[in-house]
Amino acid sequence: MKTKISGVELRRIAMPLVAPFRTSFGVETSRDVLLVRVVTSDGEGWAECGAMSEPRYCSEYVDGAQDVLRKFLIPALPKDGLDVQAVGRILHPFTGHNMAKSALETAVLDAQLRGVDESFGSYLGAARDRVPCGVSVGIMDSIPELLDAVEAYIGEGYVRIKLKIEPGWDIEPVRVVRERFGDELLLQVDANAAYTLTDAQHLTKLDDFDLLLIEQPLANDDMVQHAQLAKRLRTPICLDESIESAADAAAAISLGACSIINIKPGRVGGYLEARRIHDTARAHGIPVWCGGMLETGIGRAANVALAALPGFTLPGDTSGSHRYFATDITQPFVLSDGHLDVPTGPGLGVTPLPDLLDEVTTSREWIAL
Ligand code: OSB
Ligand code: MG
Repeated sequence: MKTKISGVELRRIAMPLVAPFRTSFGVETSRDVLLVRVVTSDGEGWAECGAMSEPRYCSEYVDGAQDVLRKFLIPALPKDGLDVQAVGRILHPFTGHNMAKSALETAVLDAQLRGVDESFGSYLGAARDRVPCGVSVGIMDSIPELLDAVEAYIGEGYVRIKLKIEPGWDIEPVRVVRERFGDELLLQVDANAAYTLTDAQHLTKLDDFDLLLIEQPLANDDMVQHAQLAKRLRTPICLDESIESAADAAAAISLGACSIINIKPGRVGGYLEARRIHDTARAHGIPVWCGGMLETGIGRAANVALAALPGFTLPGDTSGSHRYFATDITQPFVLSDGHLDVPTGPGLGVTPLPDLLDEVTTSREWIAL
């Protein structure tokens, strides 16, 4: 199937977070989001770029993503039409910039699916109509604040809690959350690469708390070190930052660097590559779950569809809209019994609500093909 693209709008929006989100790499108080809208012969397609304001989580950042889209990625698309399957191949000669590439491919996919009246979930191979939701809890100023936050999320129905950790905020917060909320609570931690292999002894203390996993304890390119750490911990290692492709996933699995994978479509260059990672992991019996980049409803819709694939056997960071924003730009995703429904409408199944979108828009740029 061929979709003819006439042009692409790059739109920036400012989305204040309901509360500051602190990780080992920094504090976020507002999301500066790049939205991509392709205008095609099949109609429009939307997508959200996961890149954050600063290159801390990974090397991409939102101004850079917009620049590479404007200068290289969008101009590389053919004027006479293309199938979404071709986008990855056309963008491949440009190294890196997975989040920018993902946004462009996803917008094309959305347009194409809307044109044939098929949903993301159906196209990707969703095996269920709703997904269980976890929540990622930032580093707090104090233990009482953390306990209040976790209690509130559990009260909202979240079925799994992920605590952000860093040296100085690790064993104690995990201990108190486990003590207060009991052994039944599904609990995991995310270090965002804040440790080194010399911390292995310290990290073994987490083994007492029956965690589902520890996410990305070591640096992004420490694949071998993760394999060594895995031999010393009972807590399963899950990789996030280290996995940028299906090839990375295959390498990590065969090396024993992880036994679980966090799949973020932006980080790996799109939903098609995300599905390939899912397939690879599933063939090896490795559980996967869907991560997040504090997305608006646009990115969230596609993530929830992906999270419905059969190999996504652990709850994802697919939280409800109100965990992030007082007002989302789409109809909000609202938890019901700890789950989010997989959208069933054509494409993403959601679109930005024009008035809400205009209110938060900070810039618009049109790039004709
Ligand atoms: O490491 O998973 C991460 C948010 C921004 C950047 C990196 C990460 C996160 C989260 C929150 O943990 C995920 C979400 O709720 O969207
Ligand atoms: Mg992570």
